[in-house]
Amino acid sequence: MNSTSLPVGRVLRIVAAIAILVSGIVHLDIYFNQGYRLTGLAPNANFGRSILLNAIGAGIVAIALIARKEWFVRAAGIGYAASTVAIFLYTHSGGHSFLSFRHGGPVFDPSPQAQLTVIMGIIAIVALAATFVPAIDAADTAPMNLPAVGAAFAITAIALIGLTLKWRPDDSTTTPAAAPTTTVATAASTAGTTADSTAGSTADSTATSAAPAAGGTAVSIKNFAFDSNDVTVAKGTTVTWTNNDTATHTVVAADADVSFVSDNLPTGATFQHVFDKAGTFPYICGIHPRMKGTITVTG
Ligand SMILES: [Cu+2]
Repeated sequence: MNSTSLPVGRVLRIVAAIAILVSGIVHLDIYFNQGYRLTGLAPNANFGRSILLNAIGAGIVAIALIARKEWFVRAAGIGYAASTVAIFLYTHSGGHSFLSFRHGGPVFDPSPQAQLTVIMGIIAIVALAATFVPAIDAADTAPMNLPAVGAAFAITAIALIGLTLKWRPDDSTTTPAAAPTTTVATAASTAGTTADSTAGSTADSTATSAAPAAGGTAVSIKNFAFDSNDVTVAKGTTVTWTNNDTATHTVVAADADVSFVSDNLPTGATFQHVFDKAGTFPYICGIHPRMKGTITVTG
């Protein structure tokens, strides 16, 4: 095998390495840009860390795959990709939880991150599985090309560090929308809370009491927050969440038996739940678990 033609096995390993690296970069993006970084978010802090660890692991596995052809390196690549795909499929199928995280939505809607990660994972699995074909495996005998490995390592490191800096923590990035007036006034009962739509603060608890309980209570989702995040209602009240944000959100009960779960709520969508039992019902956004709220139902 001369140095001008790459063995098929090596090409497959490089393809798998790139796919795994893309998956890792997606995880970095999720960690920094989708709200999973914040650690004050028990019980979801470990979930955020697992995403960061996944990104770091992706870089290590990708480099190993380019540099080495041992069976256990390729097996590790398959293991990484398979576990990543499995976790995505699991957390995106409603009702399942992983490290107390629950997505609650369909697999591919509306998360391009999930879609890209699953596709890249499958590419990596197929490519690495093919390297175990005996003929391909036997032909992959070219000696390790140190400059190439060094270049791959440098490019990977620069990409990961650069993207980390680009996506460095910036919790104030939810710039108030210039004209957040796409409010879907579903009923007169929302009039009390929509009046505060120009307020940048999310801690406007007075808006809650201003809302007349004419058959229901409204919670607006805006700027990656539930604007009335602690609401007290009487038993039998219907609470209506309206997504007035540019991003898609969900409403997922954080109690043990997940007493209510919305579908993905794109801009303008609403979700309703009737609270017919007294108690305290914490909930989160399943996509951005740092978004929290509580409904307290009085007897
Ligand atoms: Cu959200």
